[in-house]
Amino acid sequence: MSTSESITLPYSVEAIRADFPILHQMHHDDVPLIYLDNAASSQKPAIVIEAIDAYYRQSNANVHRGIHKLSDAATEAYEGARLKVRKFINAGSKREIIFTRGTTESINLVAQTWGRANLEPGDVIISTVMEHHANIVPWQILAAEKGFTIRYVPVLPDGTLDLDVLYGWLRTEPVKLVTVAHVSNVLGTVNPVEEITRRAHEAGAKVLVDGAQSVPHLPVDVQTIDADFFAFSGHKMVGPTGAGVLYGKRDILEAMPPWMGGGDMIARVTLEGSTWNDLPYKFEAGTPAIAPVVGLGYAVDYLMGIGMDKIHAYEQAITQYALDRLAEVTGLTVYGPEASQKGAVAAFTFQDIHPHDLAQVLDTFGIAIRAGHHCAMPLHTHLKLNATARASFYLYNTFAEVDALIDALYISRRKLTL
Ligand code: C6P
Repeated sequence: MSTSESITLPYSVEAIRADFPILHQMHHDDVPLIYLDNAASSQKPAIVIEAIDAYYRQSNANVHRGIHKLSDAATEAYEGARLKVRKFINAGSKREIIFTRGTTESINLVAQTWGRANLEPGDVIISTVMEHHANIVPWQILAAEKGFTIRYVPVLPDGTLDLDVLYGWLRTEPVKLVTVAHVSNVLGTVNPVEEITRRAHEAGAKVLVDGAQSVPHLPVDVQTIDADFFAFSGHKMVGPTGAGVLYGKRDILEAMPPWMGGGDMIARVTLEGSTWNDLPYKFEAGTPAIAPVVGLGYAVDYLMGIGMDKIHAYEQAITQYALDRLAEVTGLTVYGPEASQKGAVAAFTFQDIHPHDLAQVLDTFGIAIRAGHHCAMPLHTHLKLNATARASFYLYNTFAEVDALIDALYISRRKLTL
């Protein structure tokens, strides 16, 4: 079996690891941490941790409000992050970058504003069986109220979407919206969102892409993809929790009513009614998550400093290696497409060992994975499974950590099947 020594890697992973303080601690008293739960949340480099610390020590104040030096500094840091995010995903304007708490809030915002204003009985929206609950439940809540229909694109045995069904519905149904994950958080499937968007637009439908599992891992250019909305979370891309992004095309955002009302999102308030602030502030009611957004800006700096193309190439190499090694383990089944079509995720079952038991035993070896339905219950129902174990990789994981996972799987089997 090949190891990292026989593969040319795009960067020195040891240099990357040096940037992440948490990776150098012992997980239990005597075993080092092997963090393979990156699809749930990523670790943070010192530059992000220190930026948040420095913000609170030197610049903390409310944004867009005070006429004093500290408020100016806080506003500059907050708006600076917006410029960085704009560049990172190549949005046309900083006005198209709305800060939210994360992907979940971004999708709910679209449902509650664009969806509430545009979806009626008789309309159809298309989601998929592989979606995270964040891209199913907000639409179900709205559909119960507004009476439109949700259709779910099935998943084929190879873990890809049945695109013929999707494109068929676009031809035959009154589809107003296609809302789809860029990368599945369980199967790792990379969906062809550019092609899906082109076809949806030809049919007159809008497109929302859930980029929670793509933006942290691959170069994303929202203008090339051309989706109308694109949602992602900072905490999965080496940024802090509490800050995420909704990208939306400017003309669509302009036409949308606000969602939450309060400070900063208004132009003028009278007792009779109110008018709205310009984009993006119309959608950022109340004091935002200033420090997390500042941290997100530094996370973007960090990822761009390495290069998303290099991160993607590294992850493809480690995912291929992990899939090859997992394939050696008898009784283990990995779900989803092959590595070339897959994000850095391996969800699997191992004989009839319960994934929770497996995750608990792996934890004693310092290995953190996730077990359960990963907030994708309909997908697990489709797979006829209650749960899977999931190892997910990021820019700092090593090939030796994959080897340690494989060794620990063999030992776990001995412990759990006695
Ligand atoms: N998936 C996982 O372990 P939030 O929680 O808002 O940051 O992200 C929600 C979300 C939306 N879409 C996809 C594809 C996701 O993977 C996630 C988060 C984590 O798989 C936590 S459940």
